[in-house]
Amino acid sequence: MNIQDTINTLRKELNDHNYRYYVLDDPIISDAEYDHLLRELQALEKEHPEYIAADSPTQRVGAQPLEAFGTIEHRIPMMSLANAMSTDEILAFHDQIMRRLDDTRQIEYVVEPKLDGLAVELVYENGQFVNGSTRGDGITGEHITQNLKTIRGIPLSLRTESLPAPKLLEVRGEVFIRKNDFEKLNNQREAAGEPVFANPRNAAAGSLRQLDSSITATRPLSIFCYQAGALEGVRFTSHIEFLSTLKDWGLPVNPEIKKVNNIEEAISTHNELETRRNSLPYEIDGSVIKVNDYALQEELGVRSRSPRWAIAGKFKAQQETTLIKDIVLSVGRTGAVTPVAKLKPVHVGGVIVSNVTLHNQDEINRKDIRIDDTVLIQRAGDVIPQVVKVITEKRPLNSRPFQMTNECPECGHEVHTPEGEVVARCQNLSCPAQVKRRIEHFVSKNAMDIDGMGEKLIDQLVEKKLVHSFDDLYRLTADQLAELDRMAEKSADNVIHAIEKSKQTTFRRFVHALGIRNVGEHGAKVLEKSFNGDMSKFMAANIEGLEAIDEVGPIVADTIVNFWSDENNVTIVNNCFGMGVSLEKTINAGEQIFTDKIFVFTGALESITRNEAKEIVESFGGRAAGSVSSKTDYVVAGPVAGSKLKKAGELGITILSEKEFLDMLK
Ligand code: D41
Repeated sequence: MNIQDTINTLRKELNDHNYRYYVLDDPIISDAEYDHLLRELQALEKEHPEYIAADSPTQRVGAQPLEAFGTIEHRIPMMSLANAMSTDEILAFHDQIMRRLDDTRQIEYVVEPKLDGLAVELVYENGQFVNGSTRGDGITGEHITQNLKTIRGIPLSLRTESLPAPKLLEVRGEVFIRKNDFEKLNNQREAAGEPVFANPRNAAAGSLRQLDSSITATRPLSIFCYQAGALEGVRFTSHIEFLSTLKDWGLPVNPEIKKVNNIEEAISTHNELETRRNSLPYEIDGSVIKVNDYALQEELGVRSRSPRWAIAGKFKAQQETTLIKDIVLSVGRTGAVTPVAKLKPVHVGGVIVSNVTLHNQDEINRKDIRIDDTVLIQRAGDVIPQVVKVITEKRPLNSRPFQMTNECPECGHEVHTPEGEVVARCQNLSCPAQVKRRIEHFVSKNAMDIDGMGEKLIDQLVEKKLVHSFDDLYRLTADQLAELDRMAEKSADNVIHAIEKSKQTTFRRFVHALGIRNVGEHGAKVLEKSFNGDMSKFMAANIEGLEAIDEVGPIVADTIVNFWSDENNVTIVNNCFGMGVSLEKTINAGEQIFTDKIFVFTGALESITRNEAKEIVESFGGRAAGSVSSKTDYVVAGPVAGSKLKKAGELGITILSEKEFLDMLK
């Protein structure tokens, strides 16, 4: 093959890959492979400049920067679109069409997503891209040919496999940036210390308006075509036929565009697009509904600025501005204290928004949100409303930065934000906002394990003010319980019995039950070992002492010290001990008779529960596993043991009865 043929083949290959990528959305090579082919072509053209052609994929960049854009007058004005703000207005649009046509046939429509980008016009003469322009005011626009050439989705020459190129094709479309491309672009800019774009539309507009097309070439611009301007040498009978021909010519057309049979289907397609809006890869702000039949379009004609045969169905706004009347604190069940802005109520994305969370003080500082500020609120789909930004131009003169107070809005105790965290928390054990959750945790299986204390019972105890914090549990009487809903005398006795039984516990269970932030079940075990089960030492520990413990970091240490700095917490814990809670002495290191031994329990156990058996093993330094393997040291088998026992036999593992196991502890 001679050089010229090689160059032509490479060009065709590159153009075909572009077509597959941008029009068919079905690429068969990676971006890197594409770049490789492009560089190969560049090298050949450099050696043989005589073979460079205007429509070569290498010619998308390289023009000199312009002094200014030239202007052009559009051969056919680029009209604007009338808006429909509701289903009723879409129906009114249809009714008007029906009246004008005095025709009773069904009218087909084409429904297109309304891209939020910039309208442009591309001109192809005999299949070659000759120039392109912005919409401008619809009558005159600016020549941005060089910039448009950098957009890889725009073919430099039309494909002519299925039909020849017309003498003249003016095609209109929207240039836009996809959401993920936008995010990448802004990340790059942030990393390079450049200002970020507010939204994809601004980024697309700024990129198209560059006088230096080599800058435009670095921006991830996309295009979808949707309308004909002047045409010569080709005729279409319907809009959908036109769009499908555009694809054949290699021009990108939005695959979401749909032809429907009547206005009802158009409305349901519009509604469906609205629900899918946030999951589409680009931003849209509505749909455009167009009469499909070109003869009918002709008959309907145009008003001064917009055609009668098309309408933009607007989606509900997802952003609105409103006023922050106040900022209040609210405390959740976990003690997190959150600032909440009280808004002048406003319709956003189909609902009325009157409160919006500001998350934490850091977020307030970052956005500099103040009382009496006018703010831009956003609610996208199911997403919770958020403040996008403050409109600082509308800020009153006397305004001051907002600072959260240190007091829990519910109980007045001091809230605390651990070093390195952003969320302030109330750690008061009797904070009313948290008490139900705290009690639920306190009585749970792996904490104090109080049987029969369900959520419903806890709700009643708290609502009837019998329990304000968990020391109150040990003050309850059977008579008090028996008066509650759905509490027979027997079950009241059972609960009292379970409460009584829970008093015999361990350091690790009790500390876990306290629900100190960042100290879970494992943390409690670590502390138990380190304080040798001595609660008073733990309560008096300082930051340095705590941080010296392996597995205790600065945040946990800080949280613990803050927890015990609340007198009320100390009192509640001491009350528990005063009413008979007692912690079993933990086993000393010397008695770790099961160090690194792995136990498996199978079948029914009689005098202890599975969980107790597990605790025993762990307290002597061993581990309890769920299944038998070659690593298992002992299998403890109860009466109806099954496959695990069989497997243990096969592997030759020591098998113990429950009694033999308990005897080992003596
Ligand atoms: O997606 C769009 N933004 C879009 C804009 C679209 N799909 N179709 C459109 N159709 C028209 C008519 C019917 C007037 C030819 C449009 C626009 N106009 C348009 N874009 C900017 C102003 C008007």
